[in-house]
Amino acid sequence: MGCRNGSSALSLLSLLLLFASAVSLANAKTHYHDFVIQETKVTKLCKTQTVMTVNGQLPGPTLEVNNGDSLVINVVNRAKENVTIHWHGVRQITTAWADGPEFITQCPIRPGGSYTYRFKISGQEGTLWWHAHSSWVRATVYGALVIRPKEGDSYPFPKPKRDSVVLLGEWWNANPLDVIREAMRTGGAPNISDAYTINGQPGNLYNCSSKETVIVPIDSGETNLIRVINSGLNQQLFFTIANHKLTVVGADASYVKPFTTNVLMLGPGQTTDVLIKADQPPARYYIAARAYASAQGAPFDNTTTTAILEYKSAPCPAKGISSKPVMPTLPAYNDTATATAFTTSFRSPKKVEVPTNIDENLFITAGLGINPCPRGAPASSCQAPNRTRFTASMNNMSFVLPSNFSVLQAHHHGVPGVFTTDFPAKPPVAFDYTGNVSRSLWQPTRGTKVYKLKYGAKVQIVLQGTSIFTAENHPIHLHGYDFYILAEGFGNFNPATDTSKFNLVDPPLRNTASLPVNGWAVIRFVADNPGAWIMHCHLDVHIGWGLATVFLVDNGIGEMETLQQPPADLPVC
Ligand SMILES: *[C@@H]1O[C@H](CO)[C@@H](O)[C@H](O)[C@H]1NC(C)=O
Ligand SMILES: *[C@@H]1O[C@H](CO)[C@@H](O)[C@H](O)[C@H]1NC(C)=O
Ligand SMILES: *[C@@H]1O[C@H](CO)[C@@H](O)[C@H](O)[C@H]1NC(C)=O
Ligand SMILES: *[C@@H]1O[C@H](CO)[C@@H](O)[C@H](O)[C@H]1NC(C)=O
Ligand SMILES: *[C@@H]1O[C@H](CO)[C@@H](O)[C@H](O)[C@H]1NC(C)=O
Ligand SMILES: *[C@@H]1O[C@H](CO)[C@@H](O)[C@H](O)[C@H]1NC(C)=O
Ligand SMILES: *[C@@H]1O[C@H](CO)[C@@H](O)[C@H](O)[C@H]1NC(C)=O
Ligand SMILES: *[C@@H]1O[C@H](CO)[C@@H](O)[C@H](O)[C@H]1NC(C)=O
Ligand SMILES: *[C@@H]1O[C@H](CO)[C@@H](O)[C@H](O)[C@H]1NC(C)=O
Ligand SMILES: [Cu+2]
Repeated sequence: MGCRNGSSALSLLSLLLLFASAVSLANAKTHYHDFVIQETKVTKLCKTQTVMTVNGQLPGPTLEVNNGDSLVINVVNRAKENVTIHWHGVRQITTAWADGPEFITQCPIRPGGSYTYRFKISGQEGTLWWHAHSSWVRATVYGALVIRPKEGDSYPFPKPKRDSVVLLGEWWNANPLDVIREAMRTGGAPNISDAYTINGQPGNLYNCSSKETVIVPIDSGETNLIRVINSGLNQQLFFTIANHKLTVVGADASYVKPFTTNVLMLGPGQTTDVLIKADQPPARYYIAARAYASAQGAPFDNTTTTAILEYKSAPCPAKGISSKPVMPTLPAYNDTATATAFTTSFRSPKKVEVPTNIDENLFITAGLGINPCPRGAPASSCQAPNRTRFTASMNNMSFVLPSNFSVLQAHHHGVPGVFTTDFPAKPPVAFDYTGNVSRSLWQPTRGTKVYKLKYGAKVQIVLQGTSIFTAENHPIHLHGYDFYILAEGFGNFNPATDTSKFNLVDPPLRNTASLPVNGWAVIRFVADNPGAWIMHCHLDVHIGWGLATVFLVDNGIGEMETLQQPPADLPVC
């Protein structure tokens, strides 16, 4: 390995590799894992916090499987807070009980409790990840899910020499649960993070962090695969590697038509697989990520996290001389043009079957709002601008999680009073969504409203951002499905002129769409997976304010189209 004085080397895969017992069943395997959720003391930026982790690791263990394998993960909660785990992007066909979002598909695993998630990976290859789906626990409870082709199958590109995971995270000099509780109490925006991280380490541009900078090894002439995941809580990130081109080959566990770029932009929830060729002089090059902050004037964490791409034959810096790795240029924080150029470069590898003859044509606005201070409430609980409280909504409905049953449990057992099925298919009032919105429209209604879909329905959703309070980019994630992104644009969606922009030939398949700031995006999918599936903004600050809704998809015909029975150990509230 290359130069090793100065920083302690962390070889990504050797650090994160999990020893799994794998039982062979024909070709497909079943992987068994134990995830013990525990309180762990973690020191970063010279400060020690007690945070929740899986097995004491931050990030948590990387799960490595082949397409077609099954996973059985026994989660034991030995921490002091509720937890659930979501397997982000996994289709969970007929296994919605294993999806994980609290109060949507299950009640939380309480302290002292446990739950075993059982599911299969089918037809997905590339990179996904897993994370807690309760409050802000996912700030420290997350890890990668690497899905390689079935044994005997190959990648649609030459087999990479090495394969590395780069998890981009966010770190607070505080317990993240205290940060969100404080915001819920005050009604204001939660504190911004103190650092971004790569595989848990902020990197040496931060004080007190140089020794732990992550090293990604490479050797001259190699072409390696890097699996980039934005597992941060609240920030879209630009990502780049000094002097090296990135060839994008996959995203959200679907292959894409390869394209080359200097910079990636990932919203929280999104993954991007890139090939990188070691065609530069042997040296050390920074891998760097920092914010794409699309909202004007809103505070954000403007720090930069780094790791080091290190050629094995890189010369060691002479003693006493600090040899700084080559630093890349990152786009300006507000460089929406670069973000857009990137998100609009995605295509499926070849012609795909895009759903047509749409059965359900939905138009869903997404954005922030503010509520007036409740009568009699202290000023300390109304710390959003002008003595208000922040909120957010889809189609003017601010989603409220149930508390006594999950949506799926209530649906399956026919328990009334937990949700209603009247989520509106279009905004209750049409207005200039991206203009100067009248104050009378800023305050959404609260409720637990879901939208019912018949099995097999062909669904189109026009997602429309609003400029209420402030316009910004929202990473919109749908559970249980991958969807095609047909088009995106700025301003108000106009069916008369924008329909002609739809890519009906080779649109990309994703589970999280970047809804442009002050703009729109159009997605399509076939509702062929029964269950209760939350669609939400993946900025956790916005989910907490209600930027979510749920699709309730009926069973179809026969076992393959029917939700399985709930597992016996499914937590109840
Ligand atoms: C949030 O930031 C403020 C101002 O820096 C600080 O006083 C407060 O303690 C922080 N809250 C938490 C939960 O860390
Ligand atoms: C890093 O440390 C220096 C010197 O103590 C200080 O001036 C600077 O503000 C610190 N930077 C950060 C980001 O904390
Ligand atoms: C980051 O934000 C802080 C606080 O707003 C500001 O003082 C600083 O200049 C900013 N740094 C960069 C690199 O933009
Ligand atoms: C981006 O920020 C710079 C300075 O921070 C400002 O001059 C510029 O107008 C901004 N651009 C956009 C598109 O908001
Ligand atoms: C707060 O009130 C001031 C003065 O009325 C107004 O100019 C400003 O736009 C208000 N801000 C918000 C976010 O409502
Ligand atoms: C569940 O909670 C809701 C809201 O608090 C309440 O209206 C409903 O009656 C409860 N249902 C049951 C079965 O306890
Ligand atoms: C937005 O509309 C309000 C009232 O309709 C008006 O007072 C305000 O000046 C407008 N703001 C801008 C930036 O046009
Ligand atoms: C949302 O609903 C509230 C309550 O009915 C109403 O005051 C507000 O104008 C509505 N806003 C929009 C954007 O429909
Ligand atoms: C944990 O979950 C239970 C429902 O299973 C709920 O009653 C309780 O309030 C939750 N605790 C916290 C701290 O959110
Ligand atoms: Cu959002």
